Amino acid sequence: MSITNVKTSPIANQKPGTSGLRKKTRVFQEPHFLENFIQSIWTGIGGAQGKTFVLGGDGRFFNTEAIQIVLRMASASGAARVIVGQNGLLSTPAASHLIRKRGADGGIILSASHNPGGPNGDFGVKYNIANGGPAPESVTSAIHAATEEISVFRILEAPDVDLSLTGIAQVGRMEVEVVDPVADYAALMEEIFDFGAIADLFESGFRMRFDAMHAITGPYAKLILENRLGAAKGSVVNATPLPDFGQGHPDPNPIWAKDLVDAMMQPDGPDFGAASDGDGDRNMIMGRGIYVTPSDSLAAMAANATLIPAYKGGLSGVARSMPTSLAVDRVAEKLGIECHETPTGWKFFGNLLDADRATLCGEESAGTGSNHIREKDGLWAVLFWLNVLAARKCSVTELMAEHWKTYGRNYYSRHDYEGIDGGIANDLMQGLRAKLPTLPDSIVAGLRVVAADEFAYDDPIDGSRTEGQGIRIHFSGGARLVFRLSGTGTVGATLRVYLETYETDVLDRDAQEALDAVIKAADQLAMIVKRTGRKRPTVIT
Ligand code: G16
Repeated sequence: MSITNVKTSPIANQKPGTSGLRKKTRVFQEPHFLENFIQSIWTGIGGAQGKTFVLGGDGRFFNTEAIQIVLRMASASGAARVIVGQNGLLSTPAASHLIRKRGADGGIILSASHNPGGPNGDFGVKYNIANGGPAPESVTSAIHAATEEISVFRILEAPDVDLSLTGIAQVGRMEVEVVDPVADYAALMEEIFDFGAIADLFESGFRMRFDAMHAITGPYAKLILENRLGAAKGSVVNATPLPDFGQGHPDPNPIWAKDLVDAMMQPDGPDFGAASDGDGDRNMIMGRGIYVTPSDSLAAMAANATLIPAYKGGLSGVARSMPTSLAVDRVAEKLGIECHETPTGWKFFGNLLDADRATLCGEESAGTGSNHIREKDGLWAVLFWLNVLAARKCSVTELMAEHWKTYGRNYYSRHDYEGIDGGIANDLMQGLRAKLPTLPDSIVAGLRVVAADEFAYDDPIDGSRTEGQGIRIHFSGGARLVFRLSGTGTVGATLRVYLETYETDVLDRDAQEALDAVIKAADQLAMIVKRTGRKRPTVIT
């Protein structure tokens, strides 16, 4: 087996976004595209020599080929060991756990998360650091810089490794350990939650439906929910991971998990419904007749956390991404704990979790997690809710009604305008930026602006500053409007408009109705229809 130094040259647009490098699959399949990026990861982290990495992916199309390429490149650059999930599979949270548990130097996760897969879908590569979390900006910048200077990549000429059996294999001088992707993760969940109480809940006839969306969480959910906890067989649906996710869009929200929503809205629907995404880090929570927004879910979890064995001592603090609603802030205030507001991207929670300044973190984009790993965790969130329901002996509807009665309700929605022209999107954001100084005290769609700025984050742990993280407009009475451009799309630009209003009296309104004035204010301020020609959002969640 010999190592080849392959001459290459920089490929444009290899800048990691909100969560790793995401592109169309066929772009990743172009000559040298994946190889250049992997070699640049080694360069960006100071080399692979002697290091141990965790490697796995969500099983999407091109996963199998990409895993073999990464293994041969890791070996060629001197890595000592790679711990890889059987058949190349690992959910993002399971990978984060493995990195931490095994003291690995880092990990590579092959996934474009909730983006569709397949030859015409998306593919992605994320690098996670030794704490198990996504690489921070300092590391992703170094990787990006390396992509702009690369002239050669190293790869071992070797046959594919058989990843179908657990055990030890060899790629050149590098050891490859093939592990069961589910076992360690399931054991961790058992340490955190009261499995006995959840099993009793199922024993009493409690019915749930978990939609794995033909993605990575199928095997995890089958083992934990059905086999260990005793949920009825068939509670986990779409449980076999498929390379193209059954031609679906593995994003757990009311649009893409419509079948689940329809089942949960039946009068005789299951007591509890949930879904996870392509790589298993996102979650959607529902009760019979009720959808819980990710922002509300985070708030309710924080308010009930001490019912869970792992958090019974209380929370050191909570953190949410800036566009996530302010519902959790009210809980933190009542609990007398810190509440941090970070830019979008799980990587910004890592320092807070490491320093124990936050125990629970969450994002409006369907992500919640805790200090048990350094990624958001879909199935963990589902087990958290099940544990709370088992302890409280109430329904999701009752729990949320009581929550809103105590804290008031932050009606919330996100309107996405996908695939708009990049120039138009930038002009729209620039137009808003220019207006900011004139906005305070003005009235827009009947709402009075109390503050308006562009969000910048000063990390309280390492002092780094991250600017340009979205336009925030606060109105009197607690309403808020946020505009930002997505960092995970692969076609044109996606404008995200985050809408929120706060009410303490009427707690059961339709969210879009409650947000009517904020929606009008958004269009007046950003001139969305005029600038983009779009009469309505592509996706409303
Ligand atoms: C990723 C990040 C999240 C972020 C989300 C949306 O999620 O990990 O932190 O909230 O993207 O980002 P954007 O609004 O820039 O598209 P995932 O599940 O795709 O990895």
